[in-house]
Order: sequence, then structure tokens, then C-alpha cells
Amino acid sequence: PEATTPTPVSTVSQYACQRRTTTQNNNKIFTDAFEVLAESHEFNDMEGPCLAFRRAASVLKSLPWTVQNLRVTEDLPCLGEHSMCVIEEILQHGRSFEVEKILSDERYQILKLFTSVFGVGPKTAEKWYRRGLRSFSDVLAEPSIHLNRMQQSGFLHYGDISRAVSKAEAQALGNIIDEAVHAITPDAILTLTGGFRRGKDFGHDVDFIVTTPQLGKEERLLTSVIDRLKHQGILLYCEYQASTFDESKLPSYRFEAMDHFAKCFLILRLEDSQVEGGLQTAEEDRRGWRAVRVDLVSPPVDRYAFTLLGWSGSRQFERDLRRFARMERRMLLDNHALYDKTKKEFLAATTEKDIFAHLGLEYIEPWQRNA
Ligand code: TTP
Ligand code: MN
Ligand code: MN
Ligand code: MN
Repeated sequence: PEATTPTPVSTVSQYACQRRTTTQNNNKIFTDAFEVLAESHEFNDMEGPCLAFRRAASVLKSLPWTVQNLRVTEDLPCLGEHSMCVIEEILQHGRSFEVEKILSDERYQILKLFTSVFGVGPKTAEKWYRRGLRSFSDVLAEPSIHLNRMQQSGFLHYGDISRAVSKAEAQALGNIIDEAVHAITPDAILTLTGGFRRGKDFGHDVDFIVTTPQLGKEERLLTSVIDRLKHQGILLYCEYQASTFDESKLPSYRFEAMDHFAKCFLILRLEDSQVEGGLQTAEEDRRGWRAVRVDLVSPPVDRYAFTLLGWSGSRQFERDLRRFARMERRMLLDNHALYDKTKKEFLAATTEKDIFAHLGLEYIEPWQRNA
């Protein structure tokens, strides 16, 4: 008799770094639901379920087709019982009642509102909520609350920086940073990274890497760029972190550990006249400028490839690159270096392709990393 086993369709990897995920999401109705569930678990400090929903969303984002029945999901990795139930609900009713319940929950709504402020994370939001605060005016009127500088500017520029940055605005900021960087160091290296490098049309900020061909000059370049922006009158906020990079240290096991390179988190003033097609909203257009969040990181040039790979994201893609390195290759990867635990040696790289090759991974283009 003929074998009845169907030919297996090409299997989807459990690791985002072995999938190609463009900005075209064919399963948005499901992934939006999973992201609400992930966030609500994050607000309740439940890291495990939060990550599980983020992984489930990421798998669905990589599919070139839309999920139309529950059966097809059986061949997919990272979809647990709970995720399956949500998919089933949405397939049947067009929406998930569990997700709708969360969206209408007061605590979820308030924590979501508070964490939308630059400088306010889930911990601070939860603290304010526990104190009975329910709105921005509650927070601002509460005398016992001390806002740090970042949070103060977060409230000050709330309207502008909670509005998405367009590609044209990112391009205009690129011109400003490019001018500043090259006026200081003519042969400096400037690269757009983050979501815009992945081909996204909108972002919450614009991320750049700046470095110098001469090893050791990069940190000075970053502080000079900040000074120049300040003198130009376009620096609305600057949080500068000096380098604490130590090349003898092994890469970190923890994903959320920040990297140690010199960096700054900025809010810049972008003029309407600098943006091709002008600013987006009528209000900004009348005012003639808008505030935008910009991140700059400045690694030594011999770490450029690791930083580029680390800052290009997405966060899920980065998480899985590190998890893959550790679990499948006994290697440690972070924004600074790649270390082979078997050979007990660091593996050098000048391009992202070198790093993928060291890991035995097929190269994934930046626009395929929207996991
Ligand atoms: P983000 O700018 O937060 O995210 P994004 O550019 O992917 O999306 P958005 O449009 O919302 O801005 O971070 C970009 C990448 O930088 C992300 O993969 C994490 C990484 N990163 C670090 O590695 N270290 C850091 O200190 C910071 C702030 C970010
Ligand atoms: Mn970004
Ligand atoms: Mn972000
Ligand atoms: Mn950023």
C-alpha cells in the first residue's frame, strides 16, 4: 500500500534568526492579540508567559500566508495551548474575548498610558498605579513624586515623541547627524540602524551608530557631536552614558543587559523646512518644528559589526540570535563580541555576514529581521 504520511511542508524554525520576517505581516489580527497578552503578563511581572506570547507572535509574523484554520498551526513551533485557544477564538468570532477583557481593564489601560512616557518603565508605572494615580495630571500634581530628568522631558515633549517618526523625518535627522559627525571627523563612519534599517515606514525613534576608523577616537567624537548639536540649539534633551566597555569580559548571558559602549539618548528639534514634504501634523506644521527621539551609540571600530547586528533588532530577532548561539553552538553573543565556549576564544568579525558565518547561520538581510 501507498505510504499515507503526507510530505512535510518546510518546517518553520523555533529561532527567529532562522526565519525571514519582512514588515509585511499576514497575521496581524493574531499577532496584535498576542502582543496585548504579552504586555499584560509583563505588567503582572510574569516573564515566562510574556515571552511565550512574544515568540508565538513572532512565528506568525514570519509566515508568507494567513492562518485560516487551526490545523495548520499544529506544524508551527512556539504555539502553546493558550495561544491556540486565542487563535481558535479569533478564527471563530473574529476577535478574542480574553484580549478584549484586558483592553477594557482599567489597570492595563493606566499602565499602558504611564509606560508610554519616555523614561517610565513597568516598575515605575506600577508604583504610581499602586499609589492611586490614574492620569498624567494625577502624577504631575502629586508632590511626593520626584520625576527624573528623562521623565520630565518625557512629559514636556509627550505629544511630539509619542507620535511616530516617518521615513522622511528619519532621513532629515540622518542629514543633521551626518553634517555634525563629518564636520568633526571627516572620515567618521555613520550608519542608520534600528527599525528604519529594517525597512520600517515608521519608528518611535531614529537609531544611529557613529564611529571612527582610528581606534579609541570614537568616544570623543560622540561628545563633540553632542556639543555641536547643543550649540546649534537643537538639543532638547541629552542623556549621555560614557563607555564602560571592557574587552576582556565575556559576552553577557542576559539579553536585557545593556551594552557598555558610549551612547546617548536624545530629543532633537527638527525643523519643518528640513523635512522633505514637511512635517506630518497640522499642529507641528503651524509651529514649524517637532521634537524627535534619537539614539546614538559609539563602539570602537573593531566592534562595529557586533553593534550593528545588536542595534538593528528586532528585539525578538536579537533574543533568538543569542539563544541560538548559546543553545545550539555553545557560543556567547552580545553587542560587543562573540565567544566560543568550546574553543575558549573570541571570534572576530568585520561584517554582520562574518557573525552569521561563525554561528553557522544563513545570512538574514536587515529587512528580513522584523521578527
Ligand atoms: P529600539 O530603537 O528600541 O527599537 P526599534 O528601532 O527596533 O523600533 P522602534 O521603531 O520602536 O524604534 O531599539 C533598537 C535596537 O537597539 C534593539 O534591537 C535593541 C537595541 N539596543 C541595545 O542593544 N542597547 C541599548 O542600550 C538600546 C537602547 C537598544
Ligand atoms: Mn528605534
Ligand atoms: Mn521601540
Ligand atoms: Mn532606540
